[in-house]
Amino acid sequence: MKRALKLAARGKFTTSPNPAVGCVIVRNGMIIGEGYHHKAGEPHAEIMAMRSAGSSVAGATCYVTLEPCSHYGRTPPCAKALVKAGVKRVVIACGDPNPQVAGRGVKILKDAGIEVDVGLYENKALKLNRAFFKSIVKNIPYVTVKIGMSLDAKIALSDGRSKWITSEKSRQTVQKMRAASDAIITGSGTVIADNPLLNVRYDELSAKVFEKYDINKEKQPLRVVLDSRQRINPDDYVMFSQGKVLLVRPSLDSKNISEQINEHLEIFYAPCDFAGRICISAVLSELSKRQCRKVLVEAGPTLVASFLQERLADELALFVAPKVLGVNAKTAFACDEVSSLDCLKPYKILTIKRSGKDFFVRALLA
Ligand code: AOF
Ligand code: ZN
Repeated sequence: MKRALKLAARGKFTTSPNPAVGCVIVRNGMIIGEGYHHKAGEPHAEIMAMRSAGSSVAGATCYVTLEPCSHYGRTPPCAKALVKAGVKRVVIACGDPNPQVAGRGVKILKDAGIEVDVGLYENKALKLNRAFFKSIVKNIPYVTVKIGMSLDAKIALSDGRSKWITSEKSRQTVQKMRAASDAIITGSGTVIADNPLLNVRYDELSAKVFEKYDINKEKQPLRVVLDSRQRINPDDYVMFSQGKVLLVRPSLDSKNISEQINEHLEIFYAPCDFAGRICISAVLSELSKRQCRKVLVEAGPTLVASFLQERLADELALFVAPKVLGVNAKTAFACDEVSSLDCLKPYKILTIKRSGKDFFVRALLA
């Protein structure tokens, strides 16, 4: 199963909206076939492993990191393929919460008399597909809010200068995070202040990333700009001259409508709250409909605050440079002061690592 998990991870930059899945087939203690899911629309891990076996897998044991599917999606059901191939035992790391599967894969196997065990390295398997598991159940993408900031949680000087607070290593990791995302959300303030491209610069990824994972250099996340006050004229900003941008503007009649303006630009009209701010959850639902599972937020203090206060950020990714910018510098979090320390819900620290001269903290919504 450890080998299957390692194989699965190879696909983590390319399988979305599908999960990353790996499979190893064993007979008499020998690996006779192995494979992983490369890309949605292509064969699932079990099929890749059976194909690699070359000969019959009848009587063998199959280790797979996710419950074999039971449905006809872009590809036919793996559970039925395993039954047909005559495998004797299937060991599964974790169940597939996809409502189209959700236990039916295990049932097909058991009904055919196959021995099934679920739960081997379950936590590792859940971790690998954290975004898939959340989004397939809730129909809302997994949201990571990324911030590059100083020790005193500042992202720029008061005059707007912000290049570069964090180290090169941290900025390289951000490229990797973008490559793993289906969409990047930002606000009009960031677009106006920085005129960013917000794309993946694959040449900045380390050689190690290319060795370890499948990378599709053609893939660029959808860039989503929230423009509540309609301040953005696309002609003025470089991001609208390449790739695809979804510009989100207030909808006058609360209907979700979208309009394709040109090959680079689509406008999505979303409902707003009483203060005229675009309703973030409506945007996330729309992105979910567009098969986005992993969303990265790279935004200024106000939009970041909205994600945190509405508890729509599943994860915080903080790159912290050991620098102090001072009280008048621009804060990373324009959150309202909490009314009491007792009712505060802390985030749960997942990892803390060095990142060049900075440190990198990942924290989860508790
Ligand atoms: C598996 N093995 O390797 C993967 C599975 O549209 P399809 O046919 O690709 O089906 C996608 C769904 O299948 C996906 O949402 C998830 O529930 C499951 N993924 N299942 O047996 C695999 N990638
Ligand atoms: Zn399948």
